[in-house]
Amino acid sequence: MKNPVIKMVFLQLILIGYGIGVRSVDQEYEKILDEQPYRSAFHFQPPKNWMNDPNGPMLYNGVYHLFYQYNPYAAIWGNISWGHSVSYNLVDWIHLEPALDPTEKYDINGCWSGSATLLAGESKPVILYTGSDFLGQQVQNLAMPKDLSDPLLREWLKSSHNPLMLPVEGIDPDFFRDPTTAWQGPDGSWRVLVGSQVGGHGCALLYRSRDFVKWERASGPLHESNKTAMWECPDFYPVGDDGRYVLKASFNDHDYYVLGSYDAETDEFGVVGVDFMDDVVQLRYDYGVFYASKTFYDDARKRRVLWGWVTEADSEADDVERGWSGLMSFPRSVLLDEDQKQLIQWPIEEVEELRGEKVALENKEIESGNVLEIGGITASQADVEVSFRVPNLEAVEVIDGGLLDPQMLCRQKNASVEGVFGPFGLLVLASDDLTEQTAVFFRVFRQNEKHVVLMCSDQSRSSLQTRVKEAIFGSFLDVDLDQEISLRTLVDHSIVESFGGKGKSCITSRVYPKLAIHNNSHVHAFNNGSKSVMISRLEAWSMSRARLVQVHTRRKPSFS
Ligand code: DQQ
Repeated sequence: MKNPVIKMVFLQLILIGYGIGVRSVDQEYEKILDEQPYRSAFHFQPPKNWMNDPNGPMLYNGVYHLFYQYNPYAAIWGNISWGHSVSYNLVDWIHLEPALDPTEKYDINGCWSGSATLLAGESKPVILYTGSDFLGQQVQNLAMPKDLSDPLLREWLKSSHNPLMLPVEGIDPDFFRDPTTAWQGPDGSWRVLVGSQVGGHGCALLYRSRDFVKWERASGPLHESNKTAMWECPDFYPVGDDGRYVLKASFNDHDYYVLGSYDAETDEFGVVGVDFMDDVVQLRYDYGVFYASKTFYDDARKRRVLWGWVTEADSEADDVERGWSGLMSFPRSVLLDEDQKQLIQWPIEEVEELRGEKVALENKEIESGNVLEIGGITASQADVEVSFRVPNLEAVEVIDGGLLDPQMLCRQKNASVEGVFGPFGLLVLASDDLTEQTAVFFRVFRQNEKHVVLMCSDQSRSSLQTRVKEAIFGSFLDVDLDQEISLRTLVDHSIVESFGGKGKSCITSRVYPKLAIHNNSHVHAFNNGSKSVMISRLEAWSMSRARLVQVHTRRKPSFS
């Protein structure tokens, strides 16, 4: 069934067959999108209110589940519950009522982040989450579905054994949270990591259990760093075919990862390459707005899928006025790069189901100072893929030989500062006269006899009126200049999610244009370098809106 409308109708019929009340909120949503130019059309967000971290993503019995930190009552952080939505394709969503609310002594101050694990040969999903308890201490709790025969697993029961893990023996009760998905060692025991800070060092504490109820802390953490404080939302998983593991930790407002080896017998993890904060240039999932992410293994498609929280970049007062805050990155598949030194991320292929009208061009030169409008698509809701060729690099700019911070470099040389090769790239969410624009671009330099490609996202002119928290983001891009420099950008009203070098560097930004909204938005290719560059290929699509259904059983539907 390829057609999304038929799929959604089919799904609604199944739900009705199960006696579950449903209602399509598509038309209401259409109206909301018209009235609210910053709501996303194909990036996940709840119908209203505050959302932060993705929690417990999983695939169970053919249904994808996404839980998330959610305030059911307001557009600011608080009353933290687990929002719950389900999907059959990770694109169209059925919004359910919250799966976990703060109701017990051990979570009365909030049901904070956690993960899902499939037990008993993948047939029994469970959730481990952090409770902020009646004393405000962080403890780890367990929840199970009330009825495994409910296709949507709408109701969850908290274990009578809660809390399972307490902040004892030197653990600070303020720094003990966000359990990972558990995995089973060769001895049959389960292992889980909990984010913490011990002795001032960020770390991932390791716990083991035979029955998932009694957990024992290992003598040392799986990994720690004396260069960071608290690690939030750790994630740990195998990647590639050669026994590599990814360890991700969230701190300093970003999601950093290291690659390493892991011995499942001894639970020893060793970083291969650069450790957390050991270099100016760090491995991050995303060099823009992207935090507290979580992955899950999608067994149906044999891939690892990553979700990240993309927060707002304007003020809390703006959030309150809009009645919502926060959305998710588009789900990305995560692979190990050929050189095994970094990850590659790419929007999951289901995004292509949303592609509509297409425009394409090939072998087009963009001369110095030129912009080229990519007409014929809905520029505020688009998927654009472009590859550039940079001919004859003899005149390339040379930069200082020391270690450079890419974000600083992007700040010094923003989209309007002329270089030699670059800035060239895309101007998205651009107004008619280009006074509003978000530029995602590259610059090529030579440093120490090697070519270096810088990728930047410049939001400094994204709105005539709204100031965004960080105006410029940047990253180095590890690409071979004999090949093309590629950029893919998903544009969705107030989110610009970009993938450079086929997913080697990702930059996500939030922007709030005043003029460049709906049909008044444009997308251009541009070149502000003194030398011409070639677009070897560009393809751009209008994107349809994801389909939404609201299930209402226990509470009133949210669109009321
Ligand atoms: N958000 C949750 C915490 C987590 C933080 C609370 C990360 O569990 O550490 O909403 O954004």
